[in-house]
Amino acid sequence: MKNSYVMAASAMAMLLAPGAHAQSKELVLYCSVGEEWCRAQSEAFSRETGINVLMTRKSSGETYAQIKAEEGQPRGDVWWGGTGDPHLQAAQEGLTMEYRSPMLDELQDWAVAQAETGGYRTIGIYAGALGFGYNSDLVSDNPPACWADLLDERFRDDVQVANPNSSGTSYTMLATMVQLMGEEEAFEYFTELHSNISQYTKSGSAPIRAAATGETAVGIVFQHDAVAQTVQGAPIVTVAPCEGTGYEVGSMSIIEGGPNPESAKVWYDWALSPAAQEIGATANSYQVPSNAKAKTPPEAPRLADIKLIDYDFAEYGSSETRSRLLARWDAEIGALPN
Ligand code: S7P
Repeated sequence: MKNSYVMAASAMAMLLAPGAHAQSKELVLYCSVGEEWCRAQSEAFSRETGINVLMTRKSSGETYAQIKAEEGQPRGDVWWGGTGDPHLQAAQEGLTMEYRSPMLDELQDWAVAQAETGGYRTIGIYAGALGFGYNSDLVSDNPPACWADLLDERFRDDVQVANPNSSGTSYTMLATMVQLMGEEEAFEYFTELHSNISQYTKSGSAPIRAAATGETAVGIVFQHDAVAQTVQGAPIVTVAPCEGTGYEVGSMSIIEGGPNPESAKVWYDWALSPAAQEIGATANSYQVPSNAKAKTPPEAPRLADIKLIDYDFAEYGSSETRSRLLARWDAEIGALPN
């Protein structure tokens, strides 16, 4: 059936039909986008389907770690949102379930490529480029335009980025620098940058919220997260670094062995529909949606205008590479004195 949203609707009808027994009306959602969007998305789904959503919001790396810890006794049904690399790692480790949504043929190539890379145990739901933002009240002269500019000593203790173990945003930065510069040069860059870092936050978007309030001059984040602050009136300027940058394919996966597999599929198909993907922009989230029929918010940074690297999702989303890079970051960067 071409209109696969109808399929999702009929699955919903089955769940809601009087006399339908042993059908669950609950969904345990692990959500890794911003809190506001997690809430808006959960509420819209419950309204439309009658399925009660029990949602918790955690960063991407934290959610991966939780699903891994719950292996064998899964408590969650769907992991929705967050950067694609840890979703791919979960797929490779069999923590998520293979599912081919009838919505697949409505999706952008990059979203389908994510599904193929993950053996259909994950799928792309949005995309966004990495970059940084600065507070223009604090940085008026010679604003930073490149990754290299963030090493300048005028930014001593005035840059924030998240910890790549908890945060998908920060792991995207780690993988991006390795791909841009080579691994040794990337770790030299992070060592130098450390002198300017006031705090490695848990959540990926926290640094730009701190920049918005003037707590730090620069926050390294996804560009759409910087734009979100500007839209809300903060003096934040978004930068697409001059050397080029990486990007995320924000993803969604059904957790293998979760308690409500039917509800999980209803969510999955619904979340790939244009209407569901347009909820993000109403919740101050400006990623590029993966359904080609969904409207891209006008505020979303235009990926075609950004110098993007050819991010190797298979390599940097693999268990081996992600675990190894994070261990090296802990040993060489996380262990540095403040
Ligand atoms: O805020 C939206 C967003 O940037 O958050 C996701 C992110 O992975 C979650 O935050 P962490 O960095 O803390 O994991 C991104 O996928 C998304 O675009």
